[in-house]
Amino acid sequence: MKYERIELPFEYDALEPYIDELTVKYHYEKHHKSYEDKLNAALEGTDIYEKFPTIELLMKNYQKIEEPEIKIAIRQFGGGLINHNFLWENLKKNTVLQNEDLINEINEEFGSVEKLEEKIIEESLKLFGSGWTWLVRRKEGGLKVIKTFNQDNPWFLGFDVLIAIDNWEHAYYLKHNADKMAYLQDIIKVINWEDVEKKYLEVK
Ligand code: MN3
Repeated sequence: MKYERIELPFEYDALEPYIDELTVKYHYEKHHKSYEDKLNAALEGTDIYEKFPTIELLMKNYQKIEEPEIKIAIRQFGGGLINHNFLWENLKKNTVLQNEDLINEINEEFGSVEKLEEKIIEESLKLFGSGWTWLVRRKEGGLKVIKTFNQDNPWFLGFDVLIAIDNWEHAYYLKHNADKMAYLQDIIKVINWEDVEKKYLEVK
C-alpha cells in the first residue's frame, strides 16, 4: 500500500491564462510527486498504512505518531501530499458560489465574498516564507482564514478545510516572478466554488 497523489482533475493548461500550463505541470509532476515519493520512502516497512489507511486519517492522527523521524516525514512530505491533493480539486475556472447557507456564513464573518477574497490576499501577503493560506471551518461552526508554514496544514490542527492557497514560490514564479500580488489576484479567480460548496456540505 502507498499514499498517493490524486489524478490531476484537469489538463495542465486548464487554468490559463491565470495559472500557466508549465507551472501546473511542474507543480504536479515534480513537486507533488516528490512529496508522495519521499513520504512513502520514509514509511516503507512501518505499520502506519495499516493503522491509518488514508492520508486524511494519517494527518488527523498526526499527534499520535511517536517516532521522531517518521513524525517529521509525515509533517513535511505527508503535508505536501495532502495539501496538493486538496489544492487541485479546489481550482477550476468560471465557477460561482451558489449555496445560500455558505454565502450567509461568509457574509456574517467577513461581510461579503469579495471581502473574504480580500482577506485571503491580505493574509497571504503577510505570510513570511513558504506556506499556505486557508479558509477553514471550526468543528463547532464559524469560518476563519488561517496561515500555516511550510507544509503544515489544517487537518492536523483539527479544522475542516474549504479553500487552499499555495504560497510557495514554486506555485507562481515561472509566470508571475516576484509579483506575488499578481499571483494572488489570479489564483483567487480560479477558486473552484463548486468544490468549496461540496466540502462545506460534507462538514456542515
Ligand atoms: Mn505547492
